[in-house]
Amino acid sequence: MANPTREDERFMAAALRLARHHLGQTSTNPSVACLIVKDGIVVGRAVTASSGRPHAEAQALAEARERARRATAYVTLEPCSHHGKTPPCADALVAAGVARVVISILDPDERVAGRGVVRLRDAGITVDIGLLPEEGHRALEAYLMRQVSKRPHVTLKLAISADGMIGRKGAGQVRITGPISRAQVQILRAQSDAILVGIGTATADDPELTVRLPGLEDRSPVRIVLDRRLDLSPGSKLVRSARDVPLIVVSGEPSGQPELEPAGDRAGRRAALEAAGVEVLETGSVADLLTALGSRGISSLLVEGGAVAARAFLESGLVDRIQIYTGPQQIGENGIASPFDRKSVPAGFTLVNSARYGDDLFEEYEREN
Ligand code: AOF
Ligand code: ZN
Repeated sequence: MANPTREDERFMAAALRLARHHLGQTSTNPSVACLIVKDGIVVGRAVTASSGRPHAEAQALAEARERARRATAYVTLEPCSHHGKTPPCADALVAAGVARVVISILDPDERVAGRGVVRLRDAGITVDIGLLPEEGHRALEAYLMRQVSKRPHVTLKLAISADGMIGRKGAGQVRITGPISRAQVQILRAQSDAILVGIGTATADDPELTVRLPGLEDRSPVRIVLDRRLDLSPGSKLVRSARDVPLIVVSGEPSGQPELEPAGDRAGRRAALEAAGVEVLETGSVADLLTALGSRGISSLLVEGGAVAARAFLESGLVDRIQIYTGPQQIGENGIASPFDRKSVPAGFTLVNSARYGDDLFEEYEREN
């Protein structure tokens, strides 16, 4: 957008902040925010409702009522033009008599894809497109990834000790990072549609992989375990909580090589998991798994470990973001080595963010291109 005013930038930045706050809470819809501004004053402000509807614009207009006439609407995503479960937001903006709509990002949803803009312009509304596009893209990155690439956006998170370890053999869960980092990871979980670990981590740590932040307990993402041979114990916390928070076990095709299959009856293990409410998904590669998740409306996936799962995702070339939390202590003997640490981040990733969380160092990398 050419020559935006300071006021335009300020209101769009506020809308983007609001949209980011609700990431993970509007699935499968994107978290979109809308500010209605009249004579420099915000008269309506809303974000996509939990579980996706009503959309942001409809709620912001309801708040603004007649003050929306001749106002400017700032929206982080192009207003929709399709008749879905709710009427089109573009029509609502026209009916309310807004004079101008400022959009950060166009909507690639094939039902919209520019038609929202055409609808507004046909009604004589001034439409400015592309304000704060990088921030807009970041706030919508998971949604855009699923719309455009038909797969979730993938974040790989690693908590690494000062000597490059992610745990200690046979020790179960080992504290590597401090309370601030752990709270950050809880927020990251709440913002993700799904969270994945490998069977090694699921067995060693017996994690629950739920969100335990006050007020966000019901924001737990779908939990996924990579478990080619269906080794996950029916007594694990993951399986025991499968009726409350969905659990998918990804088993891959049976290898066909008896020596690689553990003793016992695979069909029986599968039946036991399914009887506990677990979904068993047979899929081959990481790419196939991501396509399957995308088609279920999962837009963001957090890969939390361990080393085997992290390597499988890195090798697939489908990791979009890496977050490294480096703690101060040494694990030493019997350490489980991380696939890489902050000094050896794989090529093709750029540092975009870093912070100190207590004694920990946080670094975030984004895939280039
Ligand atoms: C908006 N404002 O706040 C959001 C939008 O299933 P439906 O009918 O709710 O439509 C989902 C689509 O609506 C989604 O793919 C995206 O194109 C758009 N999301 N649009 O005008 C909003 N969340
Ligand atoms: Zn809409």
